[in-house]
Amino acid sequence: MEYSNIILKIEEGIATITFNRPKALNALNSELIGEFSHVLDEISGNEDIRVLILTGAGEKSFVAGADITELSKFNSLEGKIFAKKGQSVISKLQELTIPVIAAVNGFALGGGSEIALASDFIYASEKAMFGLPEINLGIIPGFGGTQRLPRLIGINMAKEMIFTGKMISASEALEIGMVNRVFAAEALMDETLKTARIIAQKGKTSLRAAKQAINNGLNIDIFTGCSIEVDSFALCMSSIDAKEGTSAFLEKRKAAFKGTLKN
Ligand code: CO8
Repeated sequence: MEYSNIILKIEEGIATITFNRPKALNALNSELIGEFSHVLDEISGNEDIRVLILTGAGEKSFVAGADITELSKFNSLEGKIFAKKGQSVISKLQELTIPVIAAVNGFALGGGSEIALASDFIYASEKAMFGLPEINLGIIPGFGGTQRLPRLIGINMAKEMIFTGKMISASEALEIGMVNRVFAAEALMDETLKTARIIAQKGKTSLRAAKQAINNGLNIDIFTGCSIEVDSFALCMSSIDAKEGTSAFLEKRKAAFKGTLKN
């Protein structure tokens, strides 16, 4: 499908989605959210894709949040439909079984920060700015920010960001553990691709099992979490990846994982 607000590139098993409304700093209008949802379906249906990268078009912004021009005209029913659509696309993103890296190249505000938070981890350019400024608009984060941010950076830090609506720089985001690494702007995509390539060479079954064990274990007690890990471990043992990985070690060669879920 042709997209008007998104660019999809697939190379070497790595898909890159670029949010592409640079005149509005890649703000999320209904059309972009619909396209994002569609492209995520396209990606989850493509067995050959092993890693997804998300980034923004232009030099200034990742995603500057929901489109305020559109938001300002919603009545409460339209607001509900928009929020539901947004939440469902964010859930779709979080539930992707392949690893997702957000390469945040500029403003990641409101819904933009929330997309990054629903990814598996965040790399940022030195120019990146993060914030949940919804409070300044008289609303609150609606795409999961009140839930994911405290889990990532701690309750009090999250409350400070959400109550003040203040932006923080990439280096502050690094300090509080919101982003994994910060790079010079011109190095961000190369560095993100380097990590994506490393991950893309791993076994698809084990990546999927690791992601699911981590995500499913986060909101339950550690004993139940560890039993999820045991089941996931058992599942991996019967996979073609485990056979290849262990044989490669014993034969003193590099494992060549096939990128398939088949046993
Ligand atoms: N929506 C629509 N247009 C935007 C947005 C946005 N979120 N952000 C920037 N733009 C537009 C500007 O209006 C401007 O357009 P124009 O050139 O036509 O005037 C253009 O992008 C460039 O922006 P600025 O001139 O403002 O650029 P600056 O460098 O001066 O400032 C900022 C950049 C700081 C990013 C500033 O644009 C800004 O504060 N933007 C708004 C950020 C924001 O508040 N985002 C949160 C939105 S709310 C949200 O995301 C809620 C998500 C959950 C919704 C739940 C469902 C209801």
